[in-house]
Amino acid sequence: MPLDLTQTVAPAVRATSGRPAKLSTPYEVWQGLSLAVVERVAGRWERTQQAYTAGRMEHYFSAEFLMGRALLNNLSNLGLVDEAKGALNAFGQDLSTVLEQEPDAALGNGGLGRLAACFLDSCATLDLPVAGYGILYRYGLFKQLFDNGFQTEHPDSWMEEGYPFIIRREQEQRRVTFADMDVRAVPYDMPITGYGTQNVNTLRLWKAEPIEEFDYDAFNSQRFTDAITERERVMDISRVLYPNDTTFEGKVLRVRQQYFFVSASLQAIVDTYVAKHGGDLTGFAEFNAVQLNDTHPVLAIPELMRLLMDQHGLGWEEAWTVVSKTFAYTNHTVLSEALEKWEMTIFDRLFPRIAEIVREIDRRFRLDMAERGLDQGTIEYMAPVSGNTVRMAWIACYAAYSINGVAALHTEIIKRETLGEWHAIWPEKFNNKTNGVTPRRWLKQCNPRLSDLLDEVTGSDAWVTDLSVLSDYADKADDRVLEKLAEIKTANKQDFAAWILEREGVEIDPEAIFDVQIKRLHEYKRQLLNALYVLDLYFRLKDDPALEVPKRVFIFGAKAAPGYYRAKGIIKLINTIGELVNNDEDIDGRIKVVFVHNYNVSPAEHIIPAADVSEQISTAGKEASGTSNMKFMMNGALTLGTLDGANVEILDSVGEENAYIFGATEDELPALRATYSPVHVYETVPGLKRVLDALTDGTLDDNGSGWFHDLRWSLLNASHEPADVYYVLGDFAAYRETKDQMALDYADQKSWQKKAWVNIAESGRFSSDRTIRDYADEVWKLEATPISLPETAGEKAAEAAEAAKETAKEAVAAVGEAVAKATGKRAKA
Ligand code: 26Q
Repeated sequence: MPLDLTQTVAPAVRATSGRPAKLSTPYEVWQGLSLAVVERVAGRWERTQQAYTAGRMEHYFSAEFLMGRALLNNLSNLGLVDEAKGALNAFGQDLSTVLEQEPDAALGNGGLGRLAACFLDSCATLDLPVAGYGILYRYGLFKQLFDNGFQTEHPDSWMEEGYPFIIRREQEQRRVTFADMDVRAVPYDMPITGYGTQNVNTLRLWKAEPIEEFDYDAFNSQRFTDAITERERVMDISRVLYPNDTTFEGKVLRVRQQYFFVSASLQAIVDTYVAKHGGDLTGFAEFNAVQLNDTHPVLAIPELMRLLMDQHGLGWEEAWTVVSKTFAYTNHTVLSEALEKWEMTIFDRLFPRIAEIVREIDRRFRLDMAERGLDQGTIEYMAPVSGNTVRMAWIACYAAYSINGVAALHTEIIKRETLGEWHAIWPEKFNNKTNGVTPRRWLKQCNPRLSDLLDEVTGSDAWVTDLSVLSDYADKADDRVLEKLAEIKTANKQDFAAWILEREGVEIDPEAIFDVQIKRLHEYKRQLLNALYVLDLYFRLKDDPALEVPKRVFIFGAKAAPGYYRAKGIIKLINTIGELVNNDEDIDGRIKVVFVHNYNVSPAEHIIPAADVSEQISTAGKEASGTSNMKFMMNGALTLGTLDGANVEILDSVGEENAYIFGATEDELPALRATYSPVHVYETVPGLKRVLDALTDGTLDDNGSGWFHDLRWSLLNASHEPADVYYVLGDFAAYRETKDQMALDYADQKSWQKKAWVNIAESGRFSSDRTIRDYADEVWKLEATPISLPETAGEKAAEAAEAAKETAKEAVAAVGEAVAKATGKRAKA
């Protein structure tokens, strides 16, 4: 039997801090408690991995995993929250203080990386034999600070002081070969617990290290600095996460990262296959499948060809047969500037054998297409290689047995446009898998008050693993429940107001409407539209101080890619509007603007439960899915959105009367654009001229950066591109009208809470459990593999006897020793 946390935590804390637990810092307690949690799952983790390798497995390849914090997630999944509280209280420490010590593991940019993290949670909860593979970035997504309202970027050295949730697996290392260097790939494994299950899955993150501990020859000669430089060059590979999430940049280091992690992962997977099934690899795809999270891991396709042919003796045809049954590809974007295209010369220089295989894939593709009777123009357009350019999405579409989009509308768009040529040839490969989010982190853990209400209303906590049960209660909320719901939201808003005051130094009124837009900063997401609305509302209030408007707080959270100047200009604009509005005595706190700096997973956990309004206002057709829209819905915020991404399906679930939808639709936009004149809109739509002129007439100060001028120009006059490509001005009137109405509707709290309740109750479709079940059934063909428990009385007795052999004292000493060893080992890593 695993030991109780009350026995294991104190020694683990002491081993971490070298002091009695009650004198240890909250950070040291976080480390100790985390180690004790890992100790607690060690046995079942091992058993789970044994069970999985015996059967068919899915491998989820992703350059990003935006995991956030791990401790509360694990405690909650394992049902240990109260036990941990008690254990800490025994030596005078407080669990919530300790939880706030944990750094976010921000090994991702945004939606795609967070989706991967939600998927891991669902796979473990559903007992599915799935492992994640990625990169152990030493620096996660940059830390964002504001300097005079401008974004500045700072390194995020998230594991410099040790991170208890990853275990270095020295003996599992692999060698990755580049033309100019050999690299040691060392896996660091993270246990992924599920909710209420024994299974513990694995996220394997690879770190790049020099092959030799040190080149002593070089060290002892004048080449000392060369030796150091060479080591650093190797370690560069896993040093930093690239912070751009929408524009592709052909940086050599980025493609090195990609090859590094897919090569190491595939080698490990192939070795496991050989160990279990022998050296004939023709059956590989019966036991293994790989999901490619966008094109970032697409080099896995030629790499598996290489391993099968060069190391395991398969011919091209045999290898291709295996490969084309192994890979499935998920597309996350329709933005052409985001599609990965690499120079063939880079491939030649880094990995000539892979380059050769890619050329052969291209040659055979062209023959194959010609045989199918495609014209030369289409073949040239679709070919994996064109001139010096390799197109990763095209390789994926050719090799993969499944191609999916991430929301119904998005899938239709990729079938029709982005990947239309492939759909014409292989319609059967295409399928939709609407994204989802885990209700464990995004409801149970972040909103305990609402969780308790759901337990009470439904009579159990079954909703935690089957969110669809909530829909039975959609029309069953009586006045008492609706009042309770309002109280919960108010309490959450009070907590949030305190958090904001402490974090941003801004005072906000919990009675106000909390209107939230949190996501990466991009023009297509139209934070600018929101900002223009706030500025217009400000002017309306200045014009008519008696204007009756409900109190509002506009909350933003967003990072801009460091080189994306226009996005940075929008951040500066929002901060400048905040300065103006928050400090104007005429406004007197009736509207406030708060920009939450360094938006990340854990800030989201504070923000979302307190939100009334969920801003999902992208230009129709541009946001593949969106996932914060789902988190907000689960927490009872109402969507203010366009018919884009998963908003379409949210609307379908809750009904028109329970969402606020506005703006041009994806199918209307082409015709609208044909005659669109932003200048005409600027001159005729009420309020627009005033706000746009305020950008440049001295009302708002961009400190001489010229960025506000550029923003206005991008909307009205841009000439090298169509002005206002994202239709900000075109949708302004509709947005203003809908948002005004929404604020008025808020006054009728009963009706508002009813809408909020329907949103919560109908959110089951957006649980990542549903998404993962669909992947498992339709794409992965994967069976749940729950690990067996010691169930019979005899087995239980044997285990109890085993445990009883050790006295509590001995057991505690053993744990302390193990923990001390582990701490030492990690410190070295
Ligand atoms: C590519 C090449 C070089 C450097 C960086 C990149 C890169 C990195 C990250 C390109 C794209 C991303 C991330 C994209 C992303 O997060 N897309 C979002 O995926 C979500 C999950 O499916 C969707 O909900 C969002 O709509 C989509 O924007």
